Amino acid sequence: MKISRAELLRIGLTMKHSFEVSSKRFQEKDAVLVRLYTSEGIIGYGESGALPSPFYSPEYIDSAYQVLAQYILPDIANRSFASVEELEQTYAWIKGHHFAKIAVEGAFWHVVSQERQVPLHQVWGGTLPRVEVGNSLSIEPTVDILLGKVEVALAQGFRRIKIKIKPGFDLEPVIAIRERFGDISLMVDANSGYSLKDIALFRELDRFSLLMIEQPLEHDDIIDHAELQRQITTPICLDESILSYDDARKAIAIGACKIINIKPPRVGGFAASKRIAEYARSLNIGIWCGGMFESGIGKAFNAHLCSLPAFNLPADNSGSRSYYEHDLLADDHPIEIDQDAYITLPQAPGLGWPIDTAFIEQHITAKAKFPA
Ligand code: OSB
Ligand code: MG
Repeated sequence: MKISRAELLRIGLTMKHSFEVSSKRFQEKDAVLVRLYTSEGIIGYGESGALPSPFYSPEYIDSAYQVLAQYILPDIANRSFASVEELEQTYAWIKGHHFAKIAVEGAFWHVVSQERQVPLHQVWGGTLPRVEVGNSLSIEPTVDILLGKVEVALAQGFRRIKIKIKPGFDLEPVIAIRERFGDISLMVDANSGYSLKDIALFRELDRFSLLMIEQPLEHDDIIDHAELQRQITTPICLDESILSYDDARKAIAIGACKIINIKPPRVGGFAASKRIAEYARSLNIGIWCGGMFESGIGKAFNAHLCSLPAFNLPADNSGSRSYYEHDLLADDHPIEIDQDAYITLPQAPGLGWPIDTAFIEQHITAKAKFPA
């Protein structure tokens, strides 16, 4: 493929409801998009997934935009790429900044799928025609409000419920959900809110048959997670701690997790996601695809990724209508969840869900072109 030019776009998005992660609550979450143009007239879109500030990972929206503008996209325009490895090679020298790299890598795959005239999942070797999803519920001011949200999610058909926990909002919601909804498939995500000093809490949580406990300890730790996993039977799932294939290899080797949440932006690409997923599954580690409140564009990429058989647990993907007042996919073709909590993958070439390009043009808050 010959990339004749590239564009970097920042799009103003507003969430329908504010969401709390790691004790930070936010409602605005702009999308950072890369748009690649080939010499044959194909246009590919990719999305960063970065968050407004560095509370989940060291990266955030402004850093992703800046690294793309200053270091990645100037090396992409006017070049030919025979493979994703050639593309990755142009930015392999940059340490980290995975939320920047994913935006251009996603756009590359979007172009490939259109060139080959096949759906994205087929480009990656995905074979599952539909993917099971669950949803992710924010910390709420009271347990009662959370119970109401769980009830709505179950009524919508979700069969796996994930709640966020933090010190002071952990055991109580789990007990309340088990009392009210019984044996549902339930998991908790701590977003690095605890330390090994909290072992008594984890022993308590261990009694509630949780599907998993996601990222209980520090974002950059695997040693303490291995210690915790030795002391509880509930599977630990790592999210923040796994940034690469080597991170996964080491975490698995020392027994730091039984499950990995793969977020393509966090590991810097879909090729990297596939490598990690297939390696970890070969060692019997559970694999699922998490989310970063991507717009429908990012959610569409993630849904296609889950077509790979290595993804054996429900994804955090609640479609393209749950998070934003107005999404980036066409209003009349959203990503929908059926009553059994599945997304059926489109068989059309590319993303398969049309992008609302008119809305994007009207909501650009920053833009850069390569070449200028
Ligand atoms: O830890 O999984 C997380 C969103 C932002 C930061 C961290 C996390 C999340 C989610 C989002 O849970 C779930 C989704 O996008 O559907
Ligand atoms: Mg998480």
